[in-house]
Amino acid sequence: MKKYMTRRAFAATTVALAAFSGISIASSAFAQDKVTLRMSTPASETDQRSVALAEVFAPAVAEFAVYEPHYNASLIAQGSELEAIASGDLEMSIASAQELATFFPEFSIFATGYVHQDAAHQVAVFNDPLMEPFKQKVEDELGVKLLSVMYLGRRHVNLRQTKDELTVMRPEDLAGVNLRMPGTDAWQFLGKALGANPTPMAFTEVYTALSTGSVDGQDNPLPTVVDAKFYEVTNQIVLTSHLVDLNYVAFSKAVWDSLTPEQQATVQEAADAAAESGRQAQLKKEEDLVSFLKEQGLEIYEPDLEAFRTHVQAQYAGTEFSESWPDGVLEKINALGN
Ligand code: KDO
Repeated sequence: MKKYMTRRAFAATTVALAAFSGISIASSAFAQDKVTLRMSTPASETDQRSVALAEVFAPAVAEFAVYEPHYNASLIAQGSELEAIASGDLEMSIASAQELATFFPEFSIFATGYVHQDAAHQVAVFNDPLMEPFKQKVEDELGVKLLSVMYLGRRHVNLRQTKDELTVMRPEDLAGVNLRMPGTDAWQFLGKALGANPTPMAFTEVYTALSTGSVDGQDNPLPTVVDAKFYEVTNQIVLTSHLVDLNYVAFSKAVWDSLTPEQQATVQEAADAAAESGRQAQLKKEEDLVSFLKEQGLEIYEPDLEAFRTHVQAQYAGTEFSESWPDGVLEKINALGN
């Protein structure tokens, strides 16, 4: 609660600052002709979301904007990107619902296990009117526009132990397993809900932690397991699909306001096109990479999914997370699925 209040107070003052910097962005855009869009992400350059933004978004806005990506959290630490946009130190990021939930707890609904069913469901939810109050709040209170939804993929449990050492069929099999999860409350809660012992850690530290054994495992979609080379330092993947994970293309409201309506429309279309291109590439990789990972010697198997789903969903009932969800939103999300 304290963290939330602090962040909200921070948000209120930084929106004013961001609005002010919008004026200078507008005039510098005029002076230099083009606005610079610094984008920071913990993802690598070869991650499909990074590729989509560089290859689809950047050329589409090139007439009036210079896209300047920073990968591997080299500019802004993971989890601090929204604050950086709010204070005018960054123009874009690939933001998670978990990160947004640190400001606006109701965003935890999009970070809850087994809520989104697939990539199409994410898009339907993002474009549905149910999303409007969520987007509006982020814009008004943080000075960040959520332009589009990007598909990260189905998160699975990826462990150092061989299947002989530990076979995970049900949540209780994860008891005592030190599972690295990203460092916000919503992520940590999900790790606990899975039955594991969650350990917070930045994405850029995970490979080393897995190789030294300071954690037993991590959770991410298969394309990330390959892109970040986690397969080199782990032995099994339990296909829990516990979170069909998403990220939002987050864009500075101050910069947005400095653009003409035509430029705004171009930015919006470019973000949607990049998200769609990244989504298709990521879906294909999810399908193709199972055989690659098996060739690398990883054991990949499906656990008792019903046991995981039931257990995870039961953990959220009556928590501060589910209490923060606006009435009827979960039902609307479910109705947009299959
Ligand atoms: C991660 O830290 O495990 C995570 O997958 C969380 C996501 O929300 C996102 O930040 C992602 O890392 C990065 O984009 C790196 O892929």
